[in-house]
Parts: sequence; C-alpha cells; structure tokens
Amino acid sequence: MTTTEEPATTTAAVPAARPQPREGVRAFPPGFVWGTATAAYQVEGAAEEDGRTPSIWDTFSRTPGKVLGGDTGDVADDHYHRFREDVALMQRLGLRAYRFSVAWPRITPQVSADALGPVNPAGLEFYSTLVDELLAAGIEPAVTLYHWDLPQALEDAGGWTNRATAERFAEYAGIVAGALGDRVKTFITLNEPWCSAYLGYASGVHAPGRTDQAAALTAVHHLNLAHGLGAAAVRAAAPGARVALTLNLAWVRTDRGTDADHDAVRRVDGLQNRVFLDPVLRGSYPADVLADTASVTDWSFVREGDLELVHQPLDVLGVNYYSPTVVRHWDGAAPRAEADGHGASTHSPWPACEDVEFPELPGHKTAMGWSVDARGMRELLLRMHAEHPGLELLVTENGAAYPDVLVDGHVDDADRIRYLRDHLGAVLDAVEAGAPVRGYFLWSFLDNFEWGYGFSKRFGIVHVDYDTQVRTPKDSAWWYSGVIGANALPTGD
Ligand code: GCO
Repeated sequence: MTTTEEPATTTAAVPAARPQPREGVRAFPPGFVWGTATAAYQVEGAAEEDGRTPSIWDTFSRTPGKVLGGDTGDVADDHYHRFREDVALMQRLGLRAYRFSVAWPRITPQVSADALGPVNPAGLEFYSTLVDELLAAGIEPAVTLYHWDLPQALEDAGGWTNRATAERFAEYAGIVAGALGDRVKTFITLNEPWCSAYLGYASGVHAPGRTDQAAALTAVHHLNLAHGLGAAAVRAAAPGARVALTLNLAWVRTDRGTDADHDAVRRVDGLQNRVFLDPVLRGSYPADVLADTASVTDWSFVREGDLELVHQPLDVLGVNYYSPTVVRHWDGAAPRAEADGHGASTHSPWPACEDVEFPELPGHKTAMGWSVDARGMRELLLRMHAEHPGLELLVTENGAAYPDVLVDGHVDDADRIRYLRDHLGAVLDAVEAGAPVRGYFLWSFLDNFEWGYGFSKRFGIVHVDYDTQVRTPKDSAWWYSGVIGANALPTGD
C-alpha cells in the first residue's frame, strides 16, 4: 500500500492578499481610506450669511447657561470663508478624504413642518464649491446630511418628536444628493442619532435642550424613519452613491458580575446600539427595549409600514468610537455614579434606567474625562462583522481632546498620538480578523466648537487660534500624515 506523506507544517498559513509588513510597522490594506472629519455648526461660522436661518444649535448656544463660556458657533473656525486654505492644508498633510456635514438651514432656510420651502442656491453653491476644491486637491468628499443642526422652525413644530421632520429631512436629503451626487460618492444620512435623541430630548445637554424621556424615544423612531426615507431619497437622486449611517456604538460592559449588572449591560446596549441597528438592518425593534421602556411610552408613534421604510439597504455602516461604557446595577445605597461622559444634567439621557449607574473607571482619561480603552474599537468592529456579515464598515470618527498648548508655533500632543496609535492598532486588529473596515476618519481636522463645552475642548490635529484664525498643525497632524503616506502604523514608541 502506498501512502502520501504531507510534510509537517511549521509556519501558520499567511493569507495571500495581505501585504507583508516591514519591520516595525503594520500595513493597512491597499486602498484604505484615510480622512478627517468635521461638522458644519462646529467649524463653519457665517451663521447669518447667504440666507442661512437659525438652527437649534444657534438658539441653544445663545441661551445663557447652555454652553460653557457662552460660546456659540457664530464664527467658529470661519471655515465658511477659509475652506480653500483648509483644503490646501489637508492636501499638504496628505489626507485622502474629508467628511463634512451640510447645514440644513443653509439649503432650505424657510422650511416648515408642512413644506420644505424654496432651495437657497447660495447654500448649495458653498458645498458644491467645497466639493470641487476637494476633488481638485485629490481628496474624496464624504457628506453627512444631518449633524445635529436642525432648522429651528422645525423644532418649533415639535422637532424630532414630529414625524413631519423625518419627511422634510428626506426631501432635503434628495436635494443635496441631487446637487452633489455627480461628484460625491458617499452620503451619510445621520450622525449619531443617539445624541440627537437622548442628549437633545432626555438629558437636555444638547439642543434643543428638552428633558422628556418619552420625547426622546419618539425622537429615536423619527430619526430612524428619517434615515430610511433619506436613504431612499439619496438613492433616487444619486443612483451611483453609497448610502451610510453613522452610529456612536457603545462597547458596554460591567465591572461586577451580578445578574442585575448583566441586565444593566443588556439595557444600555439596547438603548444605545440595538434600537438603531435592529430597525435599520433587520427591520424590527428589539422586543426587550420595547418592554424595558413600557413605563415611558407605548411606542404607538411607530406606524404600520414604518419598519419597512426604515429597513433600507445600507451600503456602509459608519462607526464612531471614543471611549468604553461601563455600567452597574444601582441599588440606591450610595449616591448614583453618573460618569457616562455625556455632560452634567439632573436628567439622565437613559430612559427607564433609574437603577443603572455608570462608575468612574481608573486610569488615563482625555480632557473630556473619557476613559481610554482601544479594545472597544476592535470589539465593536468585530461585533458588527459577526452580526452583520458582509456589511462594509467605516470608522467615521475617532480621536481625543487634550489640553494642547501652542508654544513657539508648535503643539506637542504626544498623548493624542498615543491615543491614535492605539486605536488605529485596534482597527488593524479587526481588519486582520476579517472585518471589512474600509477607512478611518479622524475626529477632528481642526479644533472646533465642542457642543456644550464650547471651544474649551480641543479635538483637532490642527490647532486653531480663535482670535486670529491661524491654523497650526500639531505634532499629531504630522504623525498622521506619516501613517497615511506609509499606509502603515509604526509599532514602536
Ligand atoms: C460626536 C460628534 C462630534 C463631536 C465629537 C467629540 O461624536 O459627538 O459627532 O461632533 O465633536 O464626537 O465629542
């Protein structure tokens, strides 16, 4: 009898497609998209120019006591006037993509709950010129259609608690996609609906500053509906474009092991992750979330047929990740810990979670007080890959605020570089484990208006002097530029 002996294998098989890293670096896949991100209200300024009308953030930031230092986005980084200079700097740094958002109040300034109103050509013109400028610089635009600056007139008619807001959003989305879709290949319907709903309507630390848990859950559904209707409108107006949704998914764990602690994890996961993922990707609301929140609302705002409208094909899921979430069951004995990193309010952003607490974690924190744990990035990307195989992923935000100081024209932000290196390493871990992560957008290109914290928190890789508007790339900008150029992450310190 003849037998064929296989030689013993001593080395693990290496997938053929993966580039071999040079010593001291870990390579990203070819074609990986390297970008940075901003949002209209945070950088543009020009709040009253060219026909723009107020958004909920104009109203909120002009209300005393709402934003630290009384800061507003009236001028911000003056990006509206300086975008050419900003795009030139992006090009100098070697950035390949730029995620920005469109200010709805520039596009249809007279919108009401009943009608979109006329389109403002000057508003469209600004974004169209920005897109041309980017393309001429070899930078791919990715457009977010809603990054929290709802026209105030819509809030006056109920805002996201009013279903009409979702309908008007879809009409507006179609207009922008129609105007830019010949050049823009990625449209993100909404940015972080979690924040719009819960911080805007439950804890009130974001505009419009309401504190009503039932309103927040109504907003959750109308934001999901806006995504679905908006996705269909973008596809109709720009058939070649890819439709995305950006969620700030939470990596939720407990640092204690009782059944009640694990139940707290399930509930927070439901409210932050599954209440958005399930309707959008599966066409249903999670039964446990509906049951958990039954004391707050009966969800009767979800109409027959809505879930089919929400459940549109999704080309890309945008994942924003900054910090881990740790929860415990709260038994009422000691004061409730509320270190969930979402601002101080006597009202919780978490509906029906009165017995859940958010303990403060030991260890390194950013200037936001947010704990740093890059494992969450990998875990979230791998979870999305496991639960929704084949769904393309993009990291649409990741970054950190630190107390940067400009000394002699130079910002040494070694903390940020460490943060970025660790989180990019975690992205690469997920890629190497098979997650289809196509790119990474660093938050943020410029220091900017950090919502309730005003200009006090600096997230940029480019320092902005708010008196002179002078931009100075921080050390992290040059470091990131090097990573992009090499398409690889240095592994040493
Ligand atoms: C968000 C927003 C950004 C923030 C950034 C830092 O994720 O909250 O999309 O606008 O500025 O995340 O908080």
